[in-house]
Amino acid sequence: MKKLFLALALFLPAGWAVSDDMSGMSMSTPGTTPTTASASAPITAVAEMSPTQGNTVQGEVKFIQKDGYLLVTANITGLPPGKHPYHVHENGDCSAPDASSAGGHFKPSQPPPGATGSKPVDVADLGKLTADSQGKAHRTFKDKLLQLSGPDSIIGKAVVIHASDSPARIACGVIQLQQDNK
Ligand SMILES: [Cu+2]
Repeated sequence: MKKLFLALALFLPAGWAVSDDMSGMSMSTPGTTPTTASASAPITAVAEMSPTQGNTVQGEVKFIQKDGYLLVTANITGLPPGKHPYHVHENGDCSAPDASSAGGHFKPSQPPPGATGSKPVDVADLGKLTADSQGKAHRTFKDKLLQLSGPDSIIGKAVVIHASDSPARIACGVIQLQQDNK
């Protein structure tokens, strides 16, 4: 039985090992070399969020390159009540107690396709996180304006989460390339 599974696994197309759902990721790929698997893996980046001084916000914002868009997933805890704007900021530096070191909003050198309409588009805007009664927020959306590769890659930039009622920065995390598919 095990032998049959191995034989089947070897005949699967290379792309199958990096299927979209999480269950696919937990599958090991017996008999294949890691280099082959990582060559076809989607680019993935994650910002591990840390609270600024006086706050308790934690969690992560994950970016996965898909065909023509980034899948952006936020899993955050410790949020005060309300809707919290979050953005990509230009400096991957969360060292200041108030995260002012992250600077202003990230601006690409070239306006991306899809941001060239008549009114200006804030490419850095990721929308809003709505905290539930436990202070948790989960949000996934498709972003067609940001990139994980090329000259306007957001890797090395920061994600900043703001208070619901002021521009105060309540959490910050540097966007880092994820090397493996864990
Ligand atoms: Cu911001």
